[in-house]
Amino acid sequence: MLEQFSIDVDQGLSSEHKYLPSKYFYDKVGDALFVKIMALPEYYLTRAEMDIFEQQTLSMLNAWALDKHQHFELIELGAGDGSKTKKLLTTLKRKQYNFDYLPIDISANALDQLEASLARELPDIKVHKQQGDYFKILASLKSSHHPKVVLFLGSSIGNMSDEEANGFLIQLGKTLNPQDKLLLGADLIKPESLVLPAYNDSQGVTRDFNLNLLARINRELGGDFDLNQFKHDPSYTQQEGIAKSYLTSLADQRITVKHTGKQYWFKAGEKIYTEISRKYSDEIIQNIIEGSGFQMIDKLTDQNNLFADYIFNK
Ligand code: AVI
Repeated sequence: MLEQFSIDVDQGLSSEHKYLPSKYFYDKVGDALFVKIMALPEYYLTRAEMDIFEQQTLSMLNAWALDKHQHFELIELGAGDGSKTKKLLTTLKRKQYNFDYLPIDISANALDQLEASLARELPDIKVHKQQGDYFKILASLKSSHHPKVVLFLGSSIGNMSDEEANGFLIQLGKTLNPQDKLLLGADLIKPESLVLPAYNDSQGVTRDFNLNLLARINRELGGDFDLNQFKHDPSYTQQEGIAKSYLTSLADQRITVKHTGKQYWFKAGEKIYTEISRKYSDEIIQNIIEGSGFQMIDKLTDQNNLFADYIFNK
């Protein structure tokens, strides 16, 4: 784990256009900052998708057209705290559907907390948490005869380039059987005046989240980044529909990372690319599902048309 982190950091900081993979945001500090981000006034994504789960779980059930008597598996990739999914679980229980809930996450800690909160709030639901790599777990579930509904919420797909998202959906498609369903949360393209503040909030939480990447390199790999010498620097244009986060060096400086055994030079103004947050249109969604075998069957949007949950049939 530490080895891979070290290899990825070295590769990113040695590259002509420096970058760091955004998956390394999520250590304990980063997880806690992301929870704060989701509650920020500027970060509309979580509230918008919650609105869909508060208002439209019956439409989801309609689109899935599940047989009430047939047992199915509700699988969630990257379940987090499950706050939106709990709305769906409540509706499924009220309508007397027959299902198990399988949250998959790389964080054992997040899964333990989710399991405990479900045991308190929805004790009748059968929960089988699965810790590890999404595709390994999905592959191990493929032989089950039960129909599956997979949730991938929060526009997490947007943290991949379109090419990576397409590869992800093709791989996901391979682990599912015909008639299985996918619900994919996607933030929609909208003006800069709404998107940019979501990635540059007035309290500086997103800044701290971004800078935590450097703090993490300091903590885990013996780096000597001075966080005051880097600036959180997000960008977005509606035309491209992609928010990008950077850390910009405020000075000419040399950074040493003990674990990689190397030094990295920065010029004043030089950027490290840390995150892509893709925003979507129906057309871009059609592009990224190409070759995956998924057919779009429905699209649910929140009341303000900020966010969509796309529903697909395999
Ligand atoms: C998890 N992901 C969808 C978030 C996003 O909006 O791209 C991560 C995030 N980065 C900065 N703020 C939130």
